Amino acid sequence: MKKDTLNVGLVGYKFMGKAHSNAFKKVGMFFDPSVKIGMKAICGRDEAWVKEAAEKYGWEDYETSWEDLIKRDDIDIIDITAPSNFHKEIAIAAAKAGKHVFCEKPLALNLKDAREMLAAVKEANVKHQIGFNYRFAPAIQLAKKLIDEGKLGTIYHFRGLYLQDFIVDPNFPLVWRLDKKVAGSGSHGDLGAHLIDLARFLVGEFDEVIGMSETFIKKRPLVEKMTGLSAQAQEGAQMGEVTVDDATLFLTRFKNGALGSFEATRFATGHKNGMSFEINGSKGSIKFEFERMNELQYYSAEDEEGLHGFRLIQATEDVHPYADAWWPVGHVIGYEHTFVHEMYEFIEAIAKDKPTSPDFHDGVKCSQILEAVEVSIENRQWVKVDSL
Ligand code: SOE
Repeated sequence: MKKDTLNVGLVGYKFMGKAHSNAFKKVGMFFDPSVKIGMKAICGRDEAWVKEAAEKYGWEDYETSWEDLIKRDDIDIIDITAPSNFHKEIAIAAAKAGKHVFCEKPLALNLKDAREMLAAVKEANVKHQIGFNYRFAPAIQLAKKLIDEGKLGTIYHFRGLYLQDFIVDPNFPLVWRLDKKVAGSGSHGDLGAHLIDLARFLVGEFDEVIGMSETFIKKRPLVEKMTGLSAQAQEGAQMGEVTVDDATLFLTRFKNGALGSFEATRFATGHKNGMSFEINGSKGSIKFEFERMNELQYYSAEDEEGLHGFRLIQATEDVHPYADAWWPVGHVIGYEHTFVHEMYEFIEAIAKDKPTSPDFHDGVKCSQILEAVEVSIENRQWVKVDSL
């Protein structure tokens, strides 16, 4: 039966929980989805915090157990923004209960779990999407259009960087993102996953990979309190072991013959959220920097002689994907808008029974590449992505 409202249950209320809550609020205000969105309930373990989040972010209700959230028959969609070690159990249970599932990246702690999640959503025949939000920046959509139209010609290179510095201080505590059991991996799965997804989206499938990684600070003080990405440790706190990579670099050969290089690090002092990439083809190049996310640089080798150079396109014109839903041309948008766009697409896919993208299959492909890089690091050799 076609519903006129899709009700959401959100698991997690911190950084991503807030970004997703904001997205559900804004979709109906700036876009015209085919159905209404009901912000039914938000879920978190700490009752005082989740209650406060429910009130502040505009949820009708809250739950302190995700099992109870999933049991509710007034909920159609389960959106998972909890730490990565919870993704698998929640997603599989949600799918079994017939809920559509949205899950933050990386899909799971490892490839095996990611595959189980994909099998569960397929078996239950529910819609599924993964939170590769950067795909939804208008400038990246424009990059995709230029490539699909052949404006770059044959693609030769993808050069991606994801640079952050929030854990450079050795006294920054041992937060969940630095614990392999909770996060799966460090900069690799958290930051590298975004680059991998963008490279697959824009260039194509990976054939083989080889990588290197390092954990520069091996022990850190145990965490006292964490909010978003910031955290504090108490003076003289006990030390614990960092079990993930601080930085992972790798090379790839794409199936279409292009070459790729990737660097994901939390030790790039001075860089806060420096995600950037460049793609070079036989007829042109593009460059993107997230901290200037409204802009795309484009070079065309076919420009008139004497006028060659990178042009700076501001992707805020009505012709640019999603831009017409917001403000007049030149009135730039930001990080949170990428989440609004991804949620709009997810809601429309459910309402109109269309395919979702990126879906759990993309999550599995990304996990396969992440894991192939890890195997290559362990064995110090090239690894075929399809061999895993
Ligand atoms: C933290 O490193 C983080 O918030 C990632 O988890 C996000 O996916 C990325 O978009 C920004 O950095």
